[in-house]
Amino acid sequence: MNQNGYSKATYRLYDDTADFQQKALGIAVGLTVGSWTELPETAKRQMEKHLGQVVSVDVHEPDNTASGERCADITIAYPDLNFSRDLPALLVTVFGKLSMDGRIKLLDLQPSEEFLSAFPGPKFGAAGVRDLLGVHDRPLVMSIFKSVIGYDLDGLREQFLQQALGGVDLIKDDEILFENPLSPLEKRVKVCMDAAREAHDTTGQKLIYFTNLTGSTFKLRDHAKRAIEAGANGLLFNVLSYGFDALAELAADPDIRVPIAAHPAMAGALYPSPYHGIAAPLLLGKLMRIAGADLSLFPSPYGSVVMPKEENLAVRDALLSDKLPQAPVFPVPSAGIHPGLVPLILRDFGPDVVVNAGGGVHGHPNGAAAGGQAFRQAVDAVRNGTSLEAYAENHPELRSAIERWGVRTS
Ligand code: 1AE
Repeated sequence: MNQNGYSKATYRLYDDTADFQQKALGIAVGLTVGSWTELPETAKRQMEKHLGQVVSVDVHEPDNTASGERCADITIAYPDLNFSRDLPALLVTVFGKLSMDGRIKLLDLQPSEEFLSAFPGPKFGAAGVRDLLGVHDRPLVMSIFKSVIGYDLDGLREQFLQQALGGVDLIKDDEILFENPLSPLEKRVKVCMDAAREAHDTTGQKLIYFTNLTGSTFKLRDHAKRAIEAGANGLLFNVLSYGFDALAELAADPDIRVPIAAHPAMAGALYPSPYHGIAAPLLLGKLMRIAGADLSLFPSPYGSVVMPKEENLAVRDALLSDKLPQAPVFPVPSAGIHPGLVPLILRDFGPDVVVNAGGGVHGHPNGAAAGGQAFRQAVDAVRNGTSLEAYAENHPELRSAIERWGVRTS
């Protein structure tokens, strides 16, 4: 079969007794032309170009699977002719009704070159974010606002200032901060960017503030532009509650000329089951990148919300690999991160990573500024090839962090 003009989807399907070849054929036909064998020859000729094709069926018998269950990895090629150049159309074609039909998980998508060419992807990507900050030689450090609900603008400003004084590169809103009378979007942006300028006088560092872009879908573009007009230089976006198309639209908008950090809220409803949903490397890696996130947050293998390491590194690979035309995206392994985990993060992710923490910054015994400093010191220690413990001897912020959280070596 000529693969040009086809987009492929790979599934893992669990079934104790099924004829997986027949199942694969049922998917290829059922999700495209509906029925095939019953069609008269003239209709077959007309429909052939719309017919899905079975690419491969790899059956794993119970003796050869980790769970001891029988399953198969099935790849189907779908004619691009069948769907428009947007992610909802692709996703509904390959995993719409099928997602509810038995124990089946979408493992991967290989959209055709032609389909991918419709997506400009991240405006900045990892390299562009580095350029904005002028930081090219080390992993970045991001701090997360914590306890933001119920705070007025003065309270937020002070919290921002303390985080920024710690020397972090990026600060993001908490994803649960929505439009509210105490800290409305434009005023929040103004006070935070003002605090960023104040911190810059001390640290000399540039900083991106990812303000949470919220509201109903049709108002997102307007809210984004208002935030940027008020001075926002980054946007945080809860992609999965809106859908990938909303991210793709925002990322492709020429007036939205700031990086977008994709938050993984809701992802737990979609990726963790072996039997259902969408695999994490596709959900939080490849699709985020195609849709245009500049940074993608996801749970790490080490912190409070844990994703298995193999899966985690596959998310990283999907974000950074050279296999997509869209620019590489910064991986941001998150949740429960503290300075004592930095050696593991850098070992597994390398230099192109954002070390991201909320509690691990704000929970520092000497406050958020010291928390940020401890992270920066931990990054410096690893880059110098020094153990955190040795580096902490001359760096009191790191020392206090280690006393509080310890150091993880595996
Ligand atoms: C996986 C997302 C992590 C996140 O958004 C967040 O707020 C983490 O907070 P901490 O670092 O666990 O306190």
